[in-house]
Parts: sequence; structure tokens; C-alpha cells
Amino acid sequence: MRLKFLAAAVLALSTAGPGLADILVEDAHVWAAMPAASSAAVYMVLRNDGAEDDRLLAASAGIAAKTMLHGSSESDGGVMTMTGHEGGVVIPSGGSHALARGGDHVMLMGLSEPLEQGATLDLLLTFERAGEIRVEVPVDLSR
Ligand SMILES: [Cu+2]
Repeated sequence: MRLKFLAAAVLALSTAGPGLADILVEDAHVWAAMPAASSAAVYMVLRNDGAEDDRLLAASAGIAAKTMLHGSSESDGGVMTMTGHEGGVVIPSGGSHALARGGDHVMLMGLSEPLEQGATLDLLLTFERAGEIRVEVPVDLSR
């Protein structure tokens, strides 16, 4: 009970800080092909309720040696390639942008420990306007 209360309090803090209200992070989860994978992807829907476009500039997670913003594209031959989003990912005002399988994602590389189904991972997102937003992301290898 006590733990549950603490978790709720932390969640409230992370979404009610100054300047953070315009960006909402929904349905975030960490996915990897297997628990022992050395890299993983984080997917989520980013909603922007603000009057101006925002941009996801960077992400970081303590569990990963390196974290990057990636986009995916499929070649004519059906081969998926990932490329870095150097300029960030735009979240349109009044709209949303999905980081999803086969598209944009946060790439965690050089994981220091295996991913455990149901565990949560601390992810820090940096936006051009909204600043830093901390998200507790559940590991879900089943999706
Ligand atoms: Cu990637």
C-alpha cells in the first residue's frame, strides 16, 4: 500500500512540473527481441497540447551506455534500416507523434543489465520547449 502511494506521488510530480504540462507521454513501453538483448527500443505516443510545435531533442536512460533518437525506413528489398534523428522529432501543436515499431523510436544501446518483463526503466526526455520530462517506462517484451 505504502509503495503504491509513493509511486503515485512520483508520477504526479513528473507530470505537474513547471513547463511540462503541454507534453503528455502516453503508452510508453520498452521492447526488445529478447531479455538478454544488448539494445532495446522505447515506444510511446507524445501529445502536444501546447500552442506551439515542440521537438523531442534527446533521451537518456541510466541502464544504457548510449541513447539515441532513431527513425526506421524500409528499403525496396524490405530491409529495415535505422538512422539517427540529429535534429530531433517534431511534436505538432494540438497533435501527437507516435514512436512506434517500424518508425521513430528511442534506441537504448549497451544495456548494462538484462530487461526484466514488468520492471520499469527511468527515462529522461528532453524537449525544446517543455524541457526535461522524466518517465517511468515499463518493460513489455510481449508487444
Ligand atoms: Cu534504433
